[in-house]
Amino acid sequence: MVVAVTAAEETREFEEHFDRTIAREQRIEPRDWMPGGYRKTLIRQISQHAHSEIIGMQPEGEWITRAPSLRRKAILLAKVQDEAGHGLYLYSAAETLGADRDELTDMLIDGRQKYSSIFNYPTPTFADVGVIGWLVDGAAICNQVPLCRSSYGPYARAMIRICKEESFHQRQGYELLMTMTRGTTAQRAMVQDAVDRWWWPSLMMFGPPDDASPNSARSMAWKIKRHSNDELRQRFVDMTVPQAEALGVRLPDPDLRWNDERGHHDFGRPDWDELKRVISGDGPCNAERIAVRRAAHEDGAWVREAAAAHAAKQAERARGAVA
Ligand code: FAQ
Repeated sequence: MVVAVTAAEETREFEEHFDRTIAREQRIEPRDWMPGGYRKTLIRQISQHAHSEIIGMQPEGEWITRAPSLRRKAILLAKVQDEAGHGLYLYSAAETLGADRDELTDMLIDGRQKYSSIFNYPTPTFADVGVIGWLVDGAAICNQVPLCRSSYGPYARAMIRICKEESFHQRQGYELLMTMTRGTTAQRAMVQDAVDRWWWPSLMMFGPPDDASPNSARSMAWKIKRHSNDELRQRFVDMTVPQAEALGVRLPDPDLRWNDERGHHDFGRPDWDELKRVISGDGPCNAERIAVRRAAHEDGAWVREAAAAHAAKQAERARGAVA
């Protein structure tokens, strides 16, 4: 006897299989069935993450030609190249979900998709390069190590390599700051000034507070995100305070102190209105960052056209060889 399975029953079976896979801490892979919302959330988060890496090349990239020694120039060049690589792994992960890379780039440059708020702040001194390595890569590591256990396979695997490189980036920033803080009074002042400017924006990288984070609950239930924004922010503060002490710099927060009862540091409230302004396009460097990205995309059009023409020619030749 043939039993007819309705479309609704089939979808329910797929859903149950998906839920079981998530509950067992197994990975969802590109060809597996997944709910539309899961796919959409992943494309949103992964593409924003990719855009952040690519836009994130700009603040430090400005210092490549002005780095104070050949050694610092080589280190910085390698770091910025790594960031380009991270962007590419992440765009590839988004493509496994059916996203189109050209369309994602268009959405970035015409403002329909976001990138991290942190890259909309200027880098007026070389100490900013060290502080970005220490604080921005430090925050990125706190946020991204748990993403190595994200439920979507291609994202989790991309994050493993990215995190290894981010750890190296963080150490180079810390090493640069150790050198500067052991230098002249002017160099120490330059480091303190950079810390004063980057501390609060670094805390904002983790996103809005949990009670104002519309995506967190769903993303955590799907195990895309493994911890809430506030949990990760707290982890970052606890990790960074002893590092600041070792460097001899002051973190610009009068409310920052150890709380014995909680076993964590208490800290002040970031300016959430500033985060909203920067996310919505009104930060100190938003217009400049997008203009530079748009110009690079337009200047690179001939390379993309040449690569596509070459690939078409190769495919044609291969077809001729088979025929
Ligand atoms: N900036 O509901 P939630 C790096 C948006 S890479 C801009 O909490 P969610 C490496 C959010 O998208 C840094 N937008 O959202 C490097 C959402 O908008 P939507 C990037 C932000 O997704 C180092 C809305 O606000 N890292 O640093 C920000 O659950 C040095 C509501 O927020 C990643 O992308 C923000 N700070 O949590 C490179 C990591 N915060 O999309 C160069 C992966 C929130 O609904 C140099 N992403 N928004 O319109 C994540 O972990 C999450 O997406 C969060 C946000 C935690 C960023």
